[in-house]
Amino acid sequence: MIAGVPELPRNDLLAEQFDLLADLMELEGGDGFRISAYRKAAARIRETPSSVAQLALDGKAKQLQGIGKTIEAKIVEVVDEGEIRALTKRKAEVPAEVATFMRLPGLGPKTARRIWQELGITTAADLKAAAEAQGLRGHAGIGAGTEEKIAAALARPKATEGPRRALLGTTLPKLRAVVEVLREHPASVEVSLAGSARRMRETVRDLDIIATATDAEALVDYFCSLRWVVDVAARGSTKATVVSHDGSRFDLRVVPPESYGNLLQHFTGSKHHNVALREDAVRRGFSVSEYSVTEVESGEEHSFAREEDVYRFLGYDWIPPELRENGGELAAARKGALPALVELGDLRGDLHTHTTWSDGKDPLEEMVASAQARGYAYYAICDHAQRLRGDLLGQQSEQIDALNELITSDKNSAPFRILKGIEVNIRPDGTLDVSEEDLATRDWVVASVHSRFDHNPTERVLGAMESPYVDCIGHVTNRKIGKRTPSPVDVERVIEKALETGTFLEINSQPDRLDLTDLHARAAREAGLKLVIDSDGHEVGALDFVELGVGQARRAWLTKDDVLNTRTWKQIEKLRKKRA
Ligand code: DGT
Ligand code: CA
Ligand code: CA
Ligand code: ZN
Repeated sequence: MIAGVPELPRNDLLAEQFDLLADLMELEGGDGFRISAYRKAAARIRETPSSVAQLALDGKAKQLQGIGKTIEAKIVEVVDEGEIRALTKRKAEVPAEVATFMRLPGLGPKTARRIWQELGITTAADLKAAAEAQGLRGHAGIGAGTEEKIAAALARPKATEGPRRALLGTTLPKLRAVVEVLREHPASVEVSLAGSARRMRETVRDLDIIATATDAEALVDYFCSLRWVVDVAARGSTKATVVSHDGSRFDLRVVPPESYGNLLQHFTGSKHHNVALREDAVRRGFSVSEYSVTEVESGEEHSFAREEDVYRFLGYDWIPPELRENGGELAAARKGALPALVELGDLRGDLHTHTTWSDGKDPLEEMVASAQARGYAYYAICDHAQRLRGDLLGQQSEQIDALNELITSDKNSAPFRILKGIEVNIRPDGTLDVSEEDLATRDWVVASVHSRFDHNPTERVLGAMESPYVDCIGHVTNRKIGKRTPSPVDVERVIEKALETGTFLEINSQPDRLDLTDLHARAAREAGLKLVIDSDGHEVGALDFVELGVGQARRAWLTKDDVLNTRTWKQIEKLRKKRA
């Protein structure tokens, strides 16, 4: 802790209290409006870069969107008493772990409450034991199927267990900001991200930065004294670990410039990649350390200022960080057979986005302007079908036609087309919630499961692909990283059917979705299926998320050719399935 700064609760801890309060209220069947207000406040607190506790003490937390007087007062309670009073009270009534039950497949708040009240089960461990002993079926409204799912879910190592991993999408901007300020410091020479964030892993445990400097100590000092640092966890003359308000940990190492290449390679990982690289090197008479490569026979030691040269010296092409997971990249790099991975700049359009016509936050014109500013040539508006009933679909079409006309008549505007898309629901019975007649008026149709995720997910998706109007399946497994386990979709069958019917699958770029996963996307590529990388953006800023989708695609070895929307809209129209 920095001297003179009073110890205030960190933002992540504050946010957790509001989330837990919301969960416990939901279990008790409380007021939905307040529950959702607490969840929104938690999200806002997590996203805020400065100390929200400090803002609340200054009476300024109210200025944050989603935080009013009542919530500000609750934040002050945490500062004064360590916990929101309402939370303390509810924890005395409801065992806190019961709140985790309602996240299990097939369970909601009502069943979670019944499990606790009717069966007296209060911990996940007891629930797991009961499910495995088939002691749940026939109680609390639980059938054998749900019981099996509970047992399976609790047996899987959970995303939410173990040390907390943050989403890449929320972390990367902060990490880049830190790299940027370090670059501006006069003592710094080279600064790079390393570790899992450089490899674009979907979640990261801590954030690694590697630098060279004319004065290492000065740079480490500066790093530890940055405004957002709340805790210096460890510190030496060439390295430090600090914690920020939101609980992120940052590791900085300042390394000698002559071994910058070796160290960057080492600290980018992954561990499995490095282990395989070292084993391979040993077989060829080299020994690889963090700092250098030694020729074992002569004892000659080589350090490299550039990472490319480390790989080249060992007989490999330079390997993009996203591939460094020991998934065949070393063999490919030795043969000169690495794929030319897709790049962000290859995307020509976004094929899954929302506006205020459904649950988006920004109006259509603003979303479109932002898409044009990105240099896209086409852009599909895919608002949720259930929000476009009655005349609304037609009204939206008219707005799109008018705006398209305006854009086309503007001589200063590059060629650009707004596509009339739609996101339809795949109902629990496998049917779509929009008539074929309406679908036929749309340029691009995304079909997704938005309810009863574990109810026949494979059959529902396969069925939707049979429709001549469905171009793409949205977020196939419906996972929410850290919150909702993926539905048991047979992705292999889905890929097969996609090829057979001419339907595409997306890599949804939302930070907590990234669905398909890298492994699924790689399987799709190997089967010869083209994937769409889209943002599913609900606001202007969210269009940037495609960078995460591209990262996921690169981790899946996808080239430009493997990604559908690197093509022109004309080419896409030729490639996609023929409508009836
Ligand atoms: P994370 O932090 O869990 O998201 O994943 P990484 O890959 O960033 O892991 P981290 O921060 O522990 O270490 C960064 C890199 O440094 C890692 O990818 C490989 C290298 N590294 C760190 N510790 C070790 C180690 O004990 N053995 C080996 N072989 N490599 C290590
Ligand atoms: Ca790390
Ligand atoms: Ca680390
Ligand atoms: Zn969507």
